[in-house]
Amino acid sequence: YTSDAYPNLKRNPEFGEISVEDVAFFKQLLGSESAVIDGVTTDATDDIEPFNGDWMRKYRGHTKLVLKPGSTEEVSKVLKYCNDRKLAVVPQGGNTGLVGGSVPVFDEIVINTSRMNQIRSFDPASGVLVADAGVILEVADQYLAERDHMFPLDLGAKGSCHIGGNVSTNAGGLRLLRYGSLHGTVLGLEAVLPDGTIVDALSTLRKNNTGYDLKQLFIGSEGTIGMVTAVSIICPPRPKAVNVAYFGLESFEQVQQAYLAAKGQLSEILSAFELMDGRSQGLVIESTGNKHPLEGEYPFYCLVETSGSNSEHDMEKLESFLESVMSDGIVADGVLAQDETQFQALWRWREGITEALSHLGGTYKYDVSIPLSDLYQLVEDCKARLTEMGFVGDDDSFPVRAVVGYGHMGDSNLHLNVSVRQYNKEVEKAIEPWVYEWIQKRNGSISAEHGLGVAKREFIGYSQNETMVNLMKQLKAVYDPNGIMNPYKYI
Ligand code: FAD
Ligand code: 2HG
Ligand code: ZN
Repeated sequence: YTSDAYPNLKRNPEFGEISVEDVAFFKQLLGSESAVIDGVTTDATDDIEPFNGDWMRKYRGHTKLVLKPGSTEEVSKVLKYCNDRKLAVVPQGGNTGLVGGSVPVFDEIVINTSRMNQIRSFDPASGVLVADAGVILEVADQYLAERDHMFPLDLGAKGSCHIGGNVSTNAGGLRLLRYGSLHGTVLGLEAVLPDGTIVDALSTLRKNNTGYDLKQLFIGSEGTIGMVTAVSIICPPRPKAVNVAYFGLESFEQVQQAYLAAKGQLSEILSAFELMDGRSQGLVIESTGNKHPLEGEYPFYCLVETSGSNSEHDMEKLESFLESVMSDGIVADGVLAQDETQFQALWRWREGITEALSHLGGTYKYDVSIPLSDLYQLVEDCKARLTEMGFVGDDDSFPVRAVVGYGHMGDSNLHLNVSVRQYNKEVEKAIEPWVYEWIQKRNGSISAEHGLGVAKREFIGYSQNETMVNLMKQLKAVYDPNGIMNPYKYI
């Protein structure tokens, strides 16, 4: 953890401090065995640590109390009590967020959704799933697989993240290009406001134009206006055939040409087009020791997935796409997965980058939207800057191990990752706010899909103007007048 992660933050003295009486109330309400992890009346420090620290081991809070309500009614009672006592809270799902939003900054109470993990209903005719916020994404997808459907979102953290956390961050993931954003697929939700009001907007209707679409405000608001307790989401039929190709290219110009060719030739069956630069794949090799699927080394790699109803037909299309881009000199070399094991193995080269990097030290992460033609220039410019400043070199004495770029090419979403041997304030200062200025100049977004959390709390102005930020503050005041919901974060 970076010990000085929050140099400009001070605990808000208007918030109450957790007392022995508060803990007694929560224990009586939720049951002390499974629902409360308490460091106030007992020494529970060991159990509490995983809830205080984030996935990247970068941000660490100091809560003494973790609550695990088991129902919407319990969430309502917990929040009402906290609001009356002005006790600040942090909603937490699988704690896989990458911007430090899911952990406390000081002593905020963690309200974790892991005990709210029931599927409520599924309608095979409409494909609408209704489930508690704490259902793990992979569990929801498995449930749907048994019913020939799939969750319209997939991402590397699927084994731990909760669908409530996904909705609260408006996660994008690996197939947004095909299945769209959660702003479109989430049909309704249930949430609890800080004063305990249960907002029942759990519609299962595809169309509903009756005034403001208030559920949208919860999607991507990162736990700052209320706690999402259930989600209704439209799920597509599971494709009968899924194929994948992985290939190497010599330039970013060619990556763009390959993307255009994929859209043109694979059109309705294209379900993912992902980008990985050579250095990111080198770090995966370094971290996992796995053998790379291609013989030669290339500065860029892409993964293309198709999803359709006829495997032979789709494979034929994918093969002829690969043949055409290779004969046009766009793609240098490529492989197609021949079975499920190879399919999974090829995906690991893309999905596994974040985890592989996490084993090598710290990572500064920039999740940005930039017009496609400029997408990779950010990586080049960042690397040049850090090299000039003396942070990058060819031995272990330099703090930066690598500057890498990868991401969701089909969504113009780049993940610039600066891998460091350990977190280093000097390196951070060399990148920020330079990186945000770079993005602002190109009218990009400083957060494409991970949110702002605490990591980008000071930088919202690079992507939103003053009017928008003021409107957000006014809305926050309506929903959460005491400011107890996830304080010290971006709003
Ligand atoms: P948490 O981390 O627990 O919380 C995230 C935020 O939501 C916090 O601000 C928290 O306060 C709030 N929150 C959580 N639950 C609730 C709730 N019920 N009500 C209100 N607020 C709540 N993101 C992408 O967009 N695309 C990716 O491809 C992607 N890949 C990832 C791969 C890995 C290996 C990892 C570690 C992360 C990845 N992420 C990705 C980040 C992503 O945001 C999370 O994985 C996921 O969406 C967060 O879900 P969670 O349950 O872990 O939420
Ligand atoms: C991904 O696309 C995730 O793999 C994580 O959004 C990106 O770690 C990152 O920067
Ligand atoms: Zn991503």
